[in-house]
Amino acid sequence: MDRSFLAACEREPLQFSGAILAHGTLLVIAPDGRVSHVAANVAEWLDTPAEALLGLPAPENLAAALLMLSPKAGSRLALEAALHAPLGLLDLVASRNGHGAVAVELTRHHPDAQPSYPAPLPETPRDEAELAASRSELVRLIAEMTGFRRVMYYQFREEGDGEVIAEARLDEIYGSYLGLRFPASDIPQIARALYLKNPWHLIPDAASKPVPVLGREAAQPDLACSDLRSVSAVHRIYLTNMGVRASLSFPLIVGGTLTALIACHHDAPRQPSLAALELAHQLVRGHAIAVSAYQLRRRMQWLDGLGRHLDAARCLLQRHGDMLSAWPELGAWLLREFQADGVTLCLGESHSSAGKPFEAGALTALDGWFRERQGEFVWASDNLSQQVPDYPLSEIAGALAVRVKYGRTGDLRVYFCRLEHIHEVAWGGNPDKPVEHHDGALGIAPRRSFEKWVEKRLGYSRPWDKEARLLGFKLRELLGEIDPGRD
Ligand code: BLA
Repeated sequence: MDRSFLAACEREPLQFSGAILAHGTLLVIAPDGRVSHVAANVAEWLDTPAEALLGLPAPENLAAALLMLSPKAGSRLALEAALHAPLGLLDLVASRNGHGAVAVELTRHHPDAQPSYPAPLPETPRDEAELAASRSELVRLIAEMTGFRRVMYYQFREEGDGEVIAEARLDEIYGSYLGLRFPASDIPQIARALYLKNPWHLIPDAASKPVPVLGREAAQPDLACSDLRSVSAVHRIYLTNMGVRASLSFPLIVGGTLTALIACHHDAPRQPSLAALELAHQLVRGHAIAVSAYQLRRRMQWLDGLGRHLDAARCLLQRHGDMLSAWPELGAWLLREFQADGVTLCLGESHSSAGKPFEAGALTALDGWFRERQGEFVWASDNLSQQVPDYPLSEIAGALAVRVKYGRTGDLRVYFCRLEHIHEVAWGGNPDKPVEHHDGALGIAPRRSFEKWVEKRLGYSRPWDKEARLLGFKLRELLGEIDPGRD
C-alpha cells in the first residue's frame, strides 16, 4: 500500500472542500447576520442571483427560521417544508459551526414523507444473541424506511479495521458483504471525526458534479456540520468501484466513541425524505442507547465477578505470605483468569513458569525489551514477532506483560502468553492492494475489487481484550499489596 497516498487522504480538508453536492443549495450566514457564502446554484433554487445575496443580511424568511437555532456550536435545526420556492416546497437544515456561522441547506421537500412518529426505545438486550438480533432488526428496518437495497452494520474493531456483522439486502443484489473485513484506511480518521458531528451522511448520487460555493473572500466556509458538503473524489471512486451510486451512512456512537456505521448502498440515485432520514437516525440512536446499556451491565457483572475472584487470590497470597511459595497455586489461578496458555514470573534474573513456558531466547528478547520500557506497566501484543525486536521464531505469538515494584531488588515482571492461533480473515478485496488504478486527476485510487479475499493469518495469537488489560492493572494492585519493600 502506498503510504504517501494514505497520508494525503488523512490530510484532505474535507470540511473546507468549497463545494456542495448537487441535490440542494447552501447559504452561509456569518455571525453578523450577513450572507458570507452561497452555492453557485442558488439562483435555480431561490430565484435570486448569488450577487444579490452575498454580503447582505440573510433573506427574511431564512432569518426568521434561524431565530429558532440555538447559539451553541454544533446546534442543528431541521424544518420540513419550511420554504415556498420556485422549485416547490423546500426542507431546511441549519447547523452552526465552531466559528458561529450558520450553514443553511435547502433541499426539495418530498410530500410522500413517512409520518415522523418517535421510534420506541428498544429494550436492553440480555445476551449476545439478543444483541445480534437487535442489529439484524435495525438494518432491516432502515432498509425498509430508506429503500436502500443493501444496509450493513459495519462494526469498527480496536485496531481501526471494520467488519460487516449484519446485513439486509434485496434478493436481486448480487453478493453479500456479511462477515467481510475492510482496512482502517478505507475511512480516514478525518472522515470518522465528522461522523461525531453529524446525524447521517447522504450522497444521493456519487456521479453528480459538485457545485462550487462562492464567497466574497477567498476563505472557504467550514462545512463540518453540513450534510451537503461535497465528497472527496477518492471516496466517489471507491463507491463507483463498489457499484454504488447512492450512499447513506449513520454513525453509531457509544460512550462518545464511533463504534459502528450503518452503511446503506443503492445502485441508482436515491434521496430519502428528510422525515425518513430523521426517523432512521432516531432508530440508530435508540439502538446505540441499548448497546451502551448492554455494555454497561456486562461491565458491572464482570467487575462484580472480578472483585470476588481477586479476593480469593488475595487470601491465597496472605496465606502463603510471599510470592514464591504462593506461586504453584497462584500460577494456576492466573492462567484461568487471563485465559493464557502460560504465565512466567521474573524477579531479577530468575524466573518460574506455570503452563506453557517461553523458549529461553523468546523470554530473553521479551523481558530485555519490556524492562527498557520504564513507565509502561501493562502492555499487550498479539503479534510479538512484529513488535519485539529480535523476537525469535516461537510457538508463542502473544503476550500480556505486567510490571510491579517488588522489594528492594527491582521490578517483578509477569508475562502471560498465548500460542500462535492460525486463522483466516475474509477481507472485502485485498487490503494490501488498494492502489490498482491510475486516474488522470488523482494519480492513484482505491482498490477496484471487493470480492472476498481470504488472508491466512500467521504469527498472531488470540487478541487481548480490554478486560484482560484491566485485569493486568488489578493484578499490579494485588501484587503491590504484598510487596516486601513496602513501608
Ligand atoms: C469515506 N469510506 C468513507 C466512508 C465510508 C467508507 C463508509 C464514509 C462515507 C460517508 O461519509 O458517506 C468505506 N463504505 C466503506 C466501507 C464499507 C462501506 C469500508 O460501505 C464496507 C462495507 N478510501 C479508500 C482509501 C482512501 C479512502 C484507500 O479506500 C484513502 C487513502 C478515502 N474514504 C476516503 C475518504 C473519505 C472516505 C477521503 C471521506 C469522503 C468524504 O466524506 O468526503
